[in-house]
Amino acid sequence: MNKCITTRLCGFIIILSVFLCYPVIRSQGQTPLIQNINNRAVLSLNGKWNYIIDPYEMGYYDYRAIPFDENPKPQDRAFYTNAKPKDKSERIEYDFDKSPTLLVPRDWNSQDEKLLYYEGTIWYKKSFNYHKDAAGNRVFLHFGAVNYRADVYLNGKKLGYHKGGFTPFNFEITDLVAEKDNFVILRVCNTRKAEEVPTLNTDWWNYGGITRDVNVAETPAVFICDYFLQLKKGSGDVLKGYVKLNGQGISGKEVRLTIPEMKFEKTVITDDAGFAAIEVAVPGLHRWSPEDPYLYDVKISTSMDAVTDRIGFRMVETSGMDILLNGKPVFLRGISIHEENAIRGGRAYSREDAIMLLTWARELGCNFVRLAHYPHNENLARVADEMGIMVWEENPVYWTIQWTNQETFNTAATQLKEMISRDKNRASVIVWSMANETPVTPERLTFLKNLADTARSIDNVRLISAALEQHGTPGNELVRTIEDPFAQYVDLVSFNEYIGWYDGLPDKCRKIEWNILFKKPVFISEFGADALGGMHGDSLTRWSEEYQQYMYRETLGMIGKIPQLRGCSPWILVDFRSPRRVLPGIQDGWNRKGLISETGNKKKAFYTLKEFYETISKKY
Ligand code: GCB
Repeated sequence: MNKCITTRLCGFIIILSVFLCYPVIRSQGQTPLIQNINNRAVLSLNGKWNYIIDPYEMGYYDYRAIPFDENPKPQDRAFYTNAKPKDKSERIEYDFDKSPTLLVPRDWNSQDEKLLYYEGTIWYKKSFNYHKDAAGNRVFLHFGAVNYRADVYLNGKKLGYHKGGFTPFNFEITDLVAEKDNFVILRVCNTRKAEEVPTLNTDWWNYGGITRDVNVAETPAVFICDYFLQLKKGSGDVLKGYVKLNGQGISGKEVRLTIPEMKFEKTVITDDAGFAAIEVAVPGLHRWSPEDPYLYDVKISTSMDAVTDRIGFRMVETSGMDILLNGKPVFLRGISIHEENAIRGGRAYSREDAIMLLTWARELGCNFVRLAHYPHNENLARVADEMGIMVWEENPVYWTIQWTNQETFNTAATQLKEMISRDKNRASVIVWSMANETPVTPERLTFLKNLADTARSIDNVRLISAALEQHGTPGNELVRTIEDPFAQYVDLVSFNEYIGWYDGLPDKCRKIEWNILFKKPVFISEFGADALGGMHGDSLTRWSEEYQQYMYRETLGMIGKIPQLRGCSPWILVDFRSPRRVLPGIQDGWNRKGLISETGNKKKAFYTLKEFYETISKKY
């Protein structure tokens, strides 16, 4: 055979194999997200995982840049095969078991000096034995979050992949998992890309890795995969929602909903899709509120399966320019938070981290937190439920993304759906935010409107918002307007402003007038100024605590004059890492707008905001 025919034949075989395998690979093993994974019998895979840094992705692509896993006959060079030399002559150029380890859950950047700025691919491997509780049970591999793309392999077989660094996903592994010596291998890639969500540019650190818990969960053959239970829109004592079963033979099954404390029990029957709607009056329901964060033990059961959850019930709606919680006007005394534990370093992930952040927010006098700019870990909303702090959760559509790219929309919508799916039973969560500071264009309006419709189609009981921008009026830049057409589609008109920091000096706040056309409640989702903790000067010395405090005083005076103001979440609770912040001696890689320094010290402005919130709480 001459060289030309051989090359063409090889090309044809590769194309054919890509064509045949790709759709299978994409969907293989993927299952609907299991609600409330911590309520399942789980084997935790947290702990030490071996890792290999692979900046050239030689464990994923062959030297012609074809992914090994699109080749029907995987080769030993593919890292996911976890190959070992069969004899002394064999050449295998990697070895997970001799490679160093990283802790999971944790980002990789904060665990090893050489990974501090690393963006790219790292392979992870963990071995485990697994013994099923009952022969007919099903087994799932569940990840709390992996940033950004995870290609997941079990015992050398690809389960699938997931994109989006902040939301959970799971794969069924019932037929693949063995009693002994299973190995799970992940290729994790956090390379930023123009078409992804978030995109190339963010003002936060792109922490890579398996940043949240990994669990092997076991369920009966037919199990309760999902449930949603909240107060019906507009009602104070009717619970509405659904239960979804997964498995073979899910039609016509009895599902029982029990709230033992209320001596309440209701049975519903599933339809052909395993879905059962719930709508039931529960007179005398004790409602959740920040002053009284009351949670019920709720049990959902079938003849084969049972889950329990701690769920609170509250009403949230808007009326004219008010936000009503359980029918009463409320002011959102908020603060923005990034998902970081600056003191330990790196992404926050644990219940203890959530308690630390929310305790600081509570000390500040907050009844509300804005979890920016992406879905935080599940502990935040659960601890907020217990502490009585209302929550804004946000989709990572930040600044500029590819508004006309359908794939980009799909990625954004998937992350939004996964966020809502996970936290839809949390009473604390009252706002779903679609985006942050996005430019006003017709394409972006369509994109955000479609996201808002998606959110409302799966949860119509919470408020929809987005952090918008404000602009000067042509001819008079001191008159600030919110003219963003997306404001028509939200319940809460929110915007960020930095008058006195990026926009003049703090006393400029005194000259500003507001022209807000929408007759809806207004929320200021950001304002702030950088201060290096411990740096002092007069109130016009940039980076000093005094400047930051001055700016807070002026801003609070200014926004207090907006008649429909119903809350704010200044930027930000704690200093956070950002590669955009390079000023030596001041920033050194940190955004310094925290009211608390990265070492945990409260800056002067912390007390200014606290005082403001004390005054506000006397009025509401
Ligand atoms: C903003 C962004 C936020 C930044 C902040 C700042 O408007 O929403 O992500 O970190 O400004 O510090 O500039």
